[in-house]
Amino acid sequence: ATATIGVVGLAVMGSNLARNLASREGNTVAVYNRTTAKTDELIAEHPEAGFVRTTTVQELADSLQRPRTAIIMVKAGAATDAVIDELTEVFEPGDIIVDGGNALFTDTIRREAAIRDTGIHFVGCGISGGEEGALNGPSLMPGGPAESYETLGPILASIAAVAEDEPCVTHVGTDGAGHFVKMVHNGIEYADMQLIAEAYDLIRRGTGKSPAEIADVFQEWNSGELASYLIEITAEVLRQTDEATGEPLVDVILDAAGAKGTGAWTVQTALDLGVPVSGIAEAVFARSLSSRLGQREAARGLPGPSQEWTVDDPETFVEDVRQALFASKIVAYSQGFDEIAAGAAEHGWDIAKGDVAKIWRAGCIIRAQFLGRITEAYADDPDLSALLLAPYFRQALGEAQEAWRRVVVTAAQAGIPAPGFSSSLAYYDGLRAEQLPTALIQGQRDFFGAHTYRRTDRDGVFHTLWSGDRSEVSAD
Ligand code: 2AM
Repeated sequence: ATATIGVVGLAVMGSNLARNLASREGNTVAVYNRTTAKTDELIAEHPEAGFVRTTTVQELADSLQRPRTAIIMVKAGAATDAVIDELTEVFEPGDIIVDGGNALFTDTIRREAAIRDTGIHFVGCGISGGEEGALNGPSLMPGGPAESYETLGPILASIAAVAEDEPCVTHVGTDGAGHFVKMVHNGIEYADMQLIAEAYDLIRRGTGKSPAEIADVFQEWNSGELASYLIEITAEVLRQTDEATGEPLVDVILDAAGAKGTGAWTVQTALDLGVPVSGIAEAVFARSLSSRLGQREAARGLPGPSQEWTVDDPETFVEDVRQALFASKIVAYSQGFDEIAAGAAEHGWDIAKGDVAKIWRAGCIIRAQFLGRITEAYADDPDLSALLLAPYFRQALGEAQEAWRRVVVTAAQAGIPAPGFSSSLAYYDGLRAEQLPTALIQGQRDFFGAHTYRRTDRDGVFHTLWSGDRSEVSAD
């Protein structure tokens, strides 16, 4: 046995991760793929990696030093289950099976429970950063048993992205915690992208700037508090010209956004947990709306505002949009971290939220300067009731809120959809409200369903005899 780690599944992500592992001091990587031709292709293309070629899971197991560690990089779902079953047959107690695919966290919880009795450790590991990250340094979110991290931690640290000299990996929590956090990461990514798209749309339609000119705006924003990978690539996308037509590429790309489902998982899970991730939900729905091309075509004749929209001072407007974007982004992250806290409480995970923000600082799609502020916020107060209440974010929201309101008003009057900006503002105002109209909803619920209500001035549970003399009775 010569290999220190195995990789199963050699499509692009698996191949890149295997090459990344092989490039690090101390690792010898065994590779296995169901179709051996792909294994041979990878080995032929990358002789420098010194891969150990294996053609069966038995050969893979025989090639690995104990405790054996193998990372599965196959399609999520049935393929992952099939590979886990095969590995479980040939691995021994103390060995570690890592699922680096995009598994739904509930599948990870189920899989971990199913093989726990064999003594083999199962670790669901979220991997972010796409193909490039897998090759050069991803952000890694492993769950699974804490003991497994003693063996796995150093290996993962060797390939992870590095932020301020620290590898972007931490043991997130047990069983499905890693995949849960990866899921929320993707939900936040949806929100971030939607907010950036709204900012672009408002600036373009409000000021008449060209995509290339707006690229300059984003490039400038990228040197401030919004500095992030997504802002950076937005500038590059906007600057791209279509070779065939000479038009800005963004103008010839069909405006129907795709989705692979992790944003929807984030929202579905949040609904189950009762956590209002409204900014993330709007981002997922905005993509759904964009893809309903037939319905959009049919609706094109619906009336819009009767008045032309003009922006008096483009510079002020662009700055307002920047502030609205920053404030809405704070809301999206705050909601995402609320979901992490709720998931941790529900599933018994001890998740250090500051560490999660830390490992998102590099390697992943939502990497941003901003994440350092989140780590600081949780370091100052681990029991922070909401991220946006931390002093830095509270102040940022305070400074941005007037501009944020102007942008939402303007968008509504101009007939430009800004679901991310406006729902985030509604969330902000809802959260800070002294009194919400939900008292009325409680009254309605009690009227038609005798669902009872609590009072502001007395303990206990009450019901009004709506169909009787309308007197109040104690429902205890
Ligand atoms: P393949 O090359 O033999 O198709 C992405 O699809 C990766 O998942 C590929 O490496 C693919 O192997 C692998 N894969 C898909 N289904 C699989 C299964 N049921 N068992 C093993 N590997 C599978």
